[in-house]
Amino acid sequence: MLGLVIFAIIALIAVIIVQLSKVSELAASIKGEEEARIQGNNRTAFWMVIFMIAFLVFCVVSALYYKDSMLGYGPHESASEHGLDLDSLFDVTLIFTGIVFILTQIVLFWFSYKYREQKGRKAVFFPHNAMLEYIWTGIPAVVMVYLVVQGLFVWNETMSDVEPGEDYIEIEATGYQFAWDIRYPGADGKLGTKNFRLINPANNPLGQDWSDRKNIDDFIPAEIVLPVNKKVRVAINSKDVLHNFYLPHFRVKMDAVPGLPTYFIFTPIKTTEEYREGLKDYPEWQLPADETEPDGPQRWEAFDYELACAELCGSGHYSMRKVVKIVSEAEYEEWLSKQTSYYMSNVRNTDIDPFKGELLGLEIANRKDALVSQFNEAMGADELGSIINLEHVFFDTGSANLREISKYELQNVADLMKNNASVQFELGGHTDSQGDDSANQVLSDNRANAVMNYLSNLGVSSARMKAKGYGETSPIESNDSAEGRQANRRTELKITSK
Ligand SMILES: [Cu+2]
Repeated sequence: MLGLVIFAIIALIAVIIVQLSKVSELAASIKGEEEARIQGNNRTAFWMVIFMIAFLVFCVVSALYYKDSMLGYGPHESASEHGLDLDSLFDVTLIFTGIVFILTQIVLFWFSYKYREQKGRKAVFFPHNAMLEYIWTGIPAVVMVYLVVQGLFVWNETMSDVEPGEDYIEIEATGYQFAWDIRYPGADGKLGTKNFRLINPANNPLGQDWSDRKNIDDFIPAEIVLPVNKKVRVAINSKDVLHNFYLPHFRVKMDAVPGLPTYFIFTPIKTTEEYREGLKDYPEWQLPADETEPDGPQRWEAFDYELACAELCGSGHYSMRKVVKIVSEAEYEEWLSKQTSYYMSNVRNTDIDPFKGELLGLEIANRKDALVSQFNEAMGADELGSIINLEHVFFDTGSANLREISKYELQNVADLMKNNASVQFELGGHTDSQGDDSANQVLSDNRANAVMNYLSNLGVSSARMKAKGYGETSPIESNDSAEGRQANRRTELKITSK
């Protein structure tokens, strides 16, 4: 029954369509078929011209309206050196294609108006016009050659690598689902080597080879900080899928390809602060950054450069944002001095540390600075008796044999004493509470004497020094834990006369 009703409805609709077409046929034959067609053509031609005008006005007005939101215009002038060249290349291309676009639209619509069907007019056919062909082949050829040559110049400039001996900062960006890890080379200015087989999310996210000393000072900060007017080379990697290292404000964009390192070189020319100042004058940037806080900072004040991923690399793609800060040279140096290397905070003296038990150059220098400042403090104190714990003096277990590693600390002590020839001091030996009391007393005596002899061999007069064993009598920590006992086994330096 339902099927029958549907069939009837379809049949009825078909009948209606046929009847309607008959009506318009009838109307045409009443008016005269030709007359009706020409009237229709006139109407269409007229509205096409109106459409053309409205369309071109819309194009120009919307371009002007959104100009300041587009990269390259208004406040968004490039913040990098090569970006200015790229932007002007885009401008030149836009001018040429813009002219062609507007002219062809005008000609297209104007011709459809001018050459619409009219009574008594016949079409002219011509098979060939050499002049026309010269024009429409020649002009595009010249323009294309100009654009391509100009483009090649800018491309070669933008993609050129650093020259040997050039001054630049090298950093490394590694993309993964879904973040970027940025690695800085640290004080030595060199990134350590990596091997993907060493990657371990727990203690080696980038697969750094810890036996390469260049890795020791490499650090992985949460944000990118760079000094203004200094060339930066970014080595770009990916750990899993394709990502894209995109710094829109600097016109930097490069694929991050697993297994195929890429790079990009750019020179920031505007600090974050300068870019904000540029935004300040535009009304759309003078709104509150957070709508729920109308009195909070305005949009221009809250602006930050950003690193994004410009590859649709997965569902968390949007979260690959990282803040980029461009600062003055002095601010950059200050920021650098606050960074701690990944190795020092996560690997140093753990089981995977190839330099476990060995003092690194950096540590030797740091320890020397610390010792000198402790010594100066003790010398500056009103009363005598300040104690300096010689933290890097070690003995073989249960013996008074100085370990090799102690030489740095003792050399520092000897240097200090030679520079302060009037100072007299006591070397105190201390043990933990393990084992026999009197044996500990003997051990601490022997250890204090061993240190004194070592210093004497380095040229410090024995007359200035006294060695004293304290055994286990003055612990500085509880002897119940291994760490506490380790702290209690120590050698102390006490200034007894300035
Ligand atoms: Cu990505």
